[in-house]
Amino acid sequence: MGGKISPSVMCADFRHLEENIKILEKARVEYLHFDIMDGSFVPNFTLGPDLMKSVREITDIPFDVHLMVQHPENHIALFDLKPGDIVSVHQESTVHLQRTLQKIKDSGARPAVALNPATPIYSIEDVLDDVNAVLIMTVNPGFAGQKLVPATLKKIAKMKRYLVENGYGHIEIEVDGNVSYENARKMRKAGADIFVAGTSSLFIKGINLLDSALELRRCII
Ligand code: S6P
Ligand code: MG
Repeated sequence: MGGKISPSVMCADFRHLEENIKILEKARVEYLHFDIMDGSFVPNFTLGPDLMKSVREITDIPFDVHLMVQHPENHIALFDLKPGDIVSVHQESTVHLQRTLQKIKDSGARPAVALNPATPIYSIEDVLDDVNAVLIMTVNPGFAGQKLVPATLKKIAKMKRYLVENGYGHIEIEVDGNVSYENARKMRKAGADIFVAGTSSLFIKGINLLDSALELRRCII
């Protein structure tokens, strides 16, 4: 199976959001990525549960919710989650990571743990039984349009090797940040499965959204 595409909704054209989502349905993207920021864990604010509720009314594409908030365990109940959705929490954002992941599982969604570029892969070895995916940040979280942190390419390969060697080969690796066509090819080669696509490959001014999605698909076969 090829890689999966998770378009970053914060990079979509909000004036034409429904139209954008209908095109993404045509491109058969696997997820819609919602960045949730609290202005504290990361220095920015973005999307929230109300927008997600509205989008739920217009599409059946599963959600990929990326919580960049302090104490995510206090906010999970705000989100109307469905089986098949992914919810990522940052290892760095909660003292009680295992409990938080369990809370996500109890909600019916698929738990994932996210790692900032500086956070070692080994910091999550004791929660691997509790996750369906690992989200490797390939930029520092908070903003779209940043440049790849080069060391994260090696980190993807190291994570992949580590998972396979320890009997966790079923855990998917998601990558988020500067997923350009060129970087996507390298990330795929390193072992990435789910690709968050924002301004670097999908939502590019003056370029047709369907064409960009199909081009990205070709890079992650
Ligand atoms: C960043 C956020 C991401 C961005 C995405 C943007 O904090 O988690 O999901 O929305 O990375 O993509 P790009 O191609 O502009 O880096
Ligand atoms: Mg994200």
